[in-house]
Amino acid sequence: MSGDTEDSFTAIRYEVADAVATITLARPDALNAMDAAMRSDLMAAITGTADDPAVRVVVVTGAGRAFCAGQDLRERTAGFGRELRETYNPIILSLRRLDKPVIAAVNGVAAGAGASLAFACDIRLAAESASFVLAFGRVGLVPDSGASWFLPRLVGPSLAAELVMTTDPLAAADALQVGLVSRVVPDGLLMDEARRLALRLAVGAPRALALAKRALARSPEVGLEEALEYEADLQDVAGQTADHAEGVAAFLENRPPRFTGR
Ligand code: T3D
Repeated sequence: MSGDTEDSFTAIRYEVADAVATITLARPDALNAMDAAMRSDLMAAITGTADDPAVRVVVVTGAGRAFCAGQDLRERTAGFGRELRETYNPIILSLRRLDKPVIAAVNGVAAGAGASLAFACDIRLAAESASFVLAFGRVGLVPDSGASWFLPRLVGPSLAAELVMTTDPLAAADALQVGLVSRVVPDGLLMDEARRLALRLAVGAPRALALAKRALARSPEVGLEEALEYEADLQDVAGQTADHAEGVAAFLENRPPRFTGR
C-alpha cells in the first residue's frame, strides 16, 4: 500500500495514502458550496477511485467549518433538471455504485445537495458541530440529488417530511439518535476517527466488502425472498475468492488475515 499524494484538482483536494483516498471539498469561503468546477472535480475523483486498484476505501469531507452548503447559489444554472441529470445525479449514482466503502466525515453543516452527498455515502461520521439542513425549501426548491430517496429510508417518513418541510437543522447529536450518522466525535478528532475506520476497512476483504455494499444498497427495494436469493448469489461469488480461503486459513492458524482482493 502506497503513501502517495495526488492533487490535480481546483475545487477539491484528492489524496491517497495507505489505500485510503480522501476527497476534501475545498471552497471553504463559500462553505464548500458546489459550483461547476467542484462537481466536475468530484465526478473525476470518484471515477479515479473506482479505477485505482490501490484505493480500497474513500473518505469524503469538507475544508474549513462546513461539509458542503449545496449548490452554489451565486452560480447561474443552465437549467435545473439538466444540471441535476448531467452533474449531480451521476455523482450520487457513482458513489452508490462504487465497489468500495465510502465514509462521509461530516465536519460541519451539510445543506441542500451537500446533505444529499453525505446521504449517498455508506457510513456517516459527524463532528459535534455538524448539522444537516434540508435547505432546498428555503430557496423555493425541492429535495434533489437523492435527498427524497435517501432521507425517508435513513430516518423514516415522518422525520424526513418534517426536515424537508421545515428546513430546520438536525444537529449531530440528534442525527446520531435517529441513526442518520453512526458516530459523533469531538470536532478536532473527526478526521482521526474517520481515518482509523477507513484503515480498518482497508485491510478487510475488498470483494466481500463490495458485495456486501451491493446487498445493503439493494435491500430497501426488494422483499425478503428476493433478498435471500440475492445473498445466496453473492455468497456463491464471495465463497470462491482467494480471500475467503485466506480468511478461513487465518482463523484456523490463529493469525490476522492478509486479504488481496482476489
Ligand atoms: O442545479 C441546481 O441549482 C439545483 C440544485 C440544487 C441543490 C441545492 O443544493 S439547493 C440548496 C442550496 N443551498 C442552500 O440553500 C444553503 C445556503 N446556505 C445556508 O443556508 C447557510 O449558509 C448555511 C445554513 C449552510 C450556513 O449558515 P451560516 O450562518 O453558518 O453561514 P453563512 O454566513 O450563511 O455563510 C457563510 C458564507 O458562505 C457566506 O459568504 P460570505 O458572506 O462570507 O461571503 C455565504 O454566502 C456563503 N454560502 C453559504 N452557502 C452558500 C454560500 N455561497 C454560495 N452558495 C451557497 N449555497
